[in-house]
Amino acid sequence: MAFRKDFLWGGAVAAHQLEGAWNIDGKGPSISDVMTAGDNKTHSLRRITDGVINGEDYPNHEAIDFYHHYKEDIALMAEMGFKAFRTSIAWTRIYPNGDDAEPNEKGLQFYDDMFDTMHKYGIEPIVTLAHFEMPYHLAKKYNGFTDRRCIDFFARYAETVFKRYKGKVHYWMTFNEINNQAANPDAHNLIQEGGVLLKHGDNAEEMMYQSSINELVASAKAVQIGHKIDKDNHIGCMIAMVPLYAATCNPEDFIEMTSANHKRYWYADVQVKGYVPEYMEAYWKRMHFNVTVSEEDRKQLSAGTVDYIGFSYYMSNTVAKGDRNPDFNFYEGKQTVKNPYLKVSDWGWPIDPLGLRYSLNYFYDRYHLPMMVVENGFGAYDKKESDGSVDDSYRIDYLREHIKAMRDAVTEDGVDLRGYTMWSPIDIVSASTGEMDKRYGFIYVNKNNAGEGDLSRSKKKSFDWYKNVIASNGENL
Ligand code: P53
Repeated sequence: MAFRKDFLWGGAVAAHQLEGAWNIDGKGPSISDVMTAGDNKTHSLRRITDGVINGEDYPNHEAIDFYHHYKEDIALMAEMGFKAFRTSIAWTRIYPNGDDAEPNEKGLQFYDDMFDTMHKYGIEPIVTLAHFEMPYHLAKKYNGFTDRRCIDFFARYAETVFKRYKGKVHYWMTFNEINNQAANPDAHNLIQEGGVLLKHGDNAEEMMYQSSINELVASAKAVQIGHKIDKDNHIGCMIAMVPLYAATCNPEDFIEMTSANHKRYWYADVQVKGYVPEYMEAYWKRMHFNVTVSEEDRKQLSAGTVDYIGFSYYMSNTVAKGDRNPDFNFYEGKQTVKNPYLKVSDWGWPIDPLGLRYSLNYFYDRYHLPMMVVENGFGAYDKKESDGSVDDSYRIDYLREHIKAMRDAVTEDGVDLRGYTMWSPIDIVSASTGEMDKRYGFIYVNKNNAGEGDLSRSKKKSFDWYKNVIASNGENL
């Protein structure tokens, strides 16, 4: 058998994308609560509003109301045979403002009940502490992680939940896709990752590096706290893995590729090896970026290294030597080129199953740690037929090819892979566009971009397919 007997098959979501109930039972507004809906078809992007404004469309406010449906939804996941379910804790359910003196008991109770429901079915929770869910108050008052005080707010939040869910949760990740911001340090990525609100004239890239360092220190502190509270806690990093290929065998493209990968993956080097890599210090110096990393910070980083690599994988990208940055200051948002060997999704995301095998090798060669693929999936426009069925064969094809690539990485390359939680078992709000119509689920949710629909759940064709994959431990694809 290719996959381990105890392989963690399942699915992944994030609180803000499905829970809804944005202001219920004491929850405070998070950064995702001030983000409007975008639309792929009209190329309209999500906007960040100055607080919650009447009349604006905020898709995360209701999302799919998992807050009131989690029992039936988890029962459906159990029906597929899930061994694991990855979700996040909404920081603002626990500390509504982020800097509150006391946690919100109703928020803590909600996750107690949710984790109990999972355990009832033998489903292992895998929990992200921060998945684009920083308290909006911390963004407004402190400008998020540009301010060091947020390190301790995060550490205190982490301590509260590590203590509360001791024995119920054994797998954790600190910051979701902590490196996504480096691909494109724009307003959207800066607020999502670190609660940073850009003002006119700000040097976005320099601010991103400072807030990233503070997030990395916060992550390292949380790792230490989590290990102290329960030595059985497995705490991982969570990296957005988008392998960057060289467009040609021109050595200049290879240097560009190296520079591009440094920029995107230095976070993993810090979280696994415990220090800021030399290439990053050299880059900051060359760019005259003022990034403060104190001696105490460096001690924290080296004491708080992670136990496993969690990563998302959707696509690869391809880079070519550009003329914008003569000193190899690669800028991913502008310098990626089309890969002629790959097709793309309706959202322009290149489809590249072999890139997953490549990624597993990249991480294992570099770090030699256990790994989990904690996100992988296919966002598509699904069509619901009049009899209620959804034929999402394209989704099955996507997942099948990626699971095959994982299998080859295990059997032919010998990587240590512990689990696979596909994104997302049930349709939810898209993080990048705020759409409901960018669907990933095995379970269809009756709600569209306009917010119409009764939120009822139904099974797509892929539901039974995945059930069979799990039952056969990845043999029947
Ligand atoms: P959506 C960019 C590139 C790769 C993964 O994305 C990304 C992003 C940022 O959106 O995000 C992850 O919903 C993220 C999830 C997100 C999922 O990928 O934009 O961890 O929150 O929903 C899919 O299609």
